[in-house]
Amino acid sequence: MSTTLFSRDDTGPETDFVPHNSHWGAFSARWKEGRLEVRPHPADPDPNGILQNFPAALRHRARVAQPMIRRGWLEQGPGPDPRRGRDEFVPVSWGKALDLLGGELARVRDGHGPGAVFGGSYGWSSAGRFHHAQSQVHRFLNTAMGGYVRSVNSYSSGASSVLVPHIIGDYEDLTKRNVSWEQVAEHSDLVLAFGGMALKNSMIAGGGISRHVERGAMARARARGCEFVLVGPLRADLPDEAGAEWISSEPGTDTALMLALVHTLVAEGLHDRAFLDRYTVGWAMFERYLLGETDNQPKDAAWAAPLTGVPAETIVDLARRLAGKRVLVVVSHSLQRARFGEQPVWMGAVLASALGQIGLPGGGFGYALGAIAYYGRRTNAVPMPTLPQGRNGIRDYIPVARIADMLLHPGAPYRYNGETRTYPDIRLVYWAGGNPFHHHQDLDRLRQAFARVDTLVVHELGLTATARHADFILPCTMTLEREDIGGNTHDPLLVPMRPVAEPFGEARDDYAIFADLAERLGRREAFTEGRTTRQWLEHLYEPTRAALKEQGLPAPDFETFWAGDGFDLPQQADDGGRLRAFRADPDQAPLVTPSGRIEIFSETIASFGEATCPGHAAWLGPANCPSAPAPLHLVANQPATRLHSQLDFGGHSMDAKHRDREVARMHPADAAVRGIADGDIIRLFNERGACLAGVHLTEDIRQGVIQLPTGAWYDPVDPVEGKPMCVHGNPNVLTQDVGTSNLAQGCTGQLTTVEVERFTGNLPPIRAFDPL
Ligand SMILES: Nc1nc2c(c(=O)[nH]1)N[C@H]1C(S)=C(S)[C@@H](COP(=O)(O)OP(=O)(O)OC[C@H]3O[C@@H](n4cnc5c(=O)[nH]c(N)nc54)[C@H](O)[C@@H]3O)O[C@H]1N2
Ligand SMILES: Nc1nc2c(c(=O)[nH]1)N[C@H]1C(S)=C(S)[C@@H](COP(=O)(O)OP(=O)(O)OC[C@H]3O[C@@H](n4cnc5c(=O)[nH]c(N)nc54)[C@H](O)[C@@H]3O)O[C@H]1N2
Ligand SMILES: [Mo]
Repeated sequence: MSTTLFSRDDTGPETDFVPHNSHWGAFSARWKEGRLEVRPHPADPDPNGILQNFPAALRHRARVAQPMIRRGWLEQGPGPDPRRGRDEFVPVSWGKALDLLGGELARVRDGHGPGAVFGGSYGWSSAGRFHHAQSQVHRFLNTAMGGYVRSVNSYSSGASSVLVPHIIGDYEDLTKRNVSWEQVAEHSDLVLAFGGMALKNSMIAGGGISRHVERGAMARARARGCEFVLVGPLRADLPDEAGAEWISSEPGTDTALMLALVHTLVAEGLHDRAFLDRYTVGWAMFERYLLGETDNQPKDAAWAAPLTGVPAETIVDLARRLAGKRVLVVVSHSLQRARFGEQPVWMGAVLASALGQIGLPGGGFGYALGAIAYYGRRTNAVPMPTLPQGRNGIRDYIPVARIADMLLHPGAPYRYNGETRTYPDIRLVYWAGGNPFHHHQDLDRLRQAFARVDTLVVHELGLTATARHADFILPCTMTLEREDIGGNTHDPLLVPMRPVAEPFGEARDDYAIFADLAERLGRREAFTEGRTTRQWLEHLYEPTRAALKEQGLPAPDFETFWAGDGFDLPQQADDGGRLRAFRADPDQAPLVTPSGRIEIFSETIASFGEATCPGHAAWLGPANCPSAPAPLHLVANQPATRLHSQLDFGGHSMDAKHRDREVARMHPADAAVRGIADGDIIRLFNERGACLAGVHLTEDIRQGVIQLPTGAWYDPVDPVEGKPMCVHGNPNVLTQDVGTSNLAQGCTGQLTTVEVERFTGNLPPIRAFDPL
């Protein structure tokens, strides 16, 4: 897989391949005959097509060429402004932009204090241990502003990362040192995957990835006789290599299905009582609920069938097949990115416990296995280069997905993890390395929220909707235009990322921008510690080199490392982590939960008194409940052709669009009743908004469900009345901005309800990639 797509203006000389890294794979690139050529890492058995977004992206018109300030801000100064996102921009010099921004930062810091700055800056940014934009912005705000209000948790795992410490303990251990792909290939008899383990997802790892092993591991497992069972609305959530049986189920009902599986096990005496007694607490309490002793409703297969859309016989049969086998229960991140998202995660742990499988090689609870390529892998045995972020003088934070609530309701109370907290009063929002108009829900509400602040600053390489809503757009380099060190803690490759192109227009590295801003705040030295970029790379490399040397391994000095193609770091044993040790001896190696055991009932969570997350896993109703006037489930999942919104204008992403729009998938029967044909343009709508998309009809999706991936750049047209319509296909105009529960307040963007119709109007052009 080696393509040449992009023509440079100059037909400069052919260059050698230089090594580089990205969240979607390690690669090397060179210029040849005026074109950028991208080649995957030679050790990668299954390279990611997303690499082919690079060539056309490098010099695309959607790049930002020079600093810009919103006209309203420039003329009237800071303050709330509903024109944000609809106003003109004025190109300015770097000197003017930084002088004005430096003054504004000083005004907010000195007048309101750093607690009026929101610097959460959530987002995936680019690979590279030094230029990681979120680390840079946090370091800048800490050293030059005295701190900032941060965000906690992620859009990925908002519910699970808060729940898991209460019920299983260490979240990192559960996801990253538990059941590996090696164990699946060698030991699992049956993998029951709720939400699947789609290869498109596991081809991504934050920081970079040199070997995509998931396809091969599933093929090896299957060849050995392992069965894969997929529960969910989309057949494509497991690859052909898994040879999976597909149990098509209603989205948002997995908790009911898992309850019924456990009910069947208990009713037929197939559950592992010895395991439950020794390793868990609270089973008796949960069992009363399961059997209907607390509410007169046994959670049996007959009860679950109409809720889940899975026939009772299928549920009973599946439960019987699970008993006595080496079973791995996988729950994808997506299940908890929905209302009551804590419940399927908790219930997955209960199911794996009832089967007595937790802590066995290839068995137990593989939460999020397959969602990202750093799960199910070995951990590196030396520290990775990491930029220190400094000390944050502000203790306040919000759960990350509550941003619009925070901006719209300063001073309002909200519940989170057993506390009643208060939203801070934010004046200035600083974003580098994320795209809220990609990641957040109910984008019209987000627009209203951003209209409330005094100043919104965005560093971007592309003219995303977030940049278009900013007051300051500061153009930054993209990864191919700067030097860095590539790697992540669960991939062996450490690679020098050498630049292949000059910065686009006047783009500058985030680091250089922050250094000059820190200067204007009298804090340059504190931010830079007097180091150039290259000196930082050497400095950050040193702990890794020293650890290698200490272990008696080859430990190349920085110059040697920098001149080479990268090398493999040592990795830890695939030892099953804490759960394996806990199984071996629960008294000597207790879990880090209040009881030291798996908590099937949590006294702590029960004491919070939240109806939206009681003391044991429970069916709280469907996460999503379609009814007129929005009778379809919308699954807004991760896109196959890019990472989130990144390089949506790249070749691989653009090739998959239909008439320039994102493509939705729906069942032919749902299309037929609406007079929709394959290849039409459709309008998806609900009470929050509307968007256009191309449509592909397929029987590989459950009837009653429509799927539209995230990541098409928000491209709103303002209507004469009503809500703006995104003409490009961004599903977050439709999703609801509500937390998973009062426990975790996680993102619920995966599911919502919509109606769909054939779009017959004049097709508006896509303007999302146009220059300002
Ligand atoms: N409806 C719905 N919404 C979802 C989800 C869902 O399932 N459904 N999933 C959610 C999940 S799991 C996640 S993680 C989020 C992802 O949300 P984000 O992480 O915000 O999405 P990205 O598109 O990766 O945004 C990264 C941005 O950083 C910019 N960038 C790249 N490199 C650099 C750099 O070096 N410097 C600077 N300054 N900028 C850079 C890119 O151009 C891009 O705009 O989305 C969430 N949103
Ligand atoms: N190509 C690509 N890969 C990615 C990303 C990307 O943007 N692009 N993003 C990465 C990131 S940041 C993250 S956090 C992970 C996210 O990992 P996930 O959240 O697991 O990924 P999704 O693709 O959003 O969802 C997986 C599948 O879950 C199914 N599903 C949705 N709702 C339900 C439900 O209620 N029940 C059941 N049983 N199934 C359901 C959908 O059919 C969907 O295809 O992906 C990572 N991988
Ligand atoms: Mo994520």
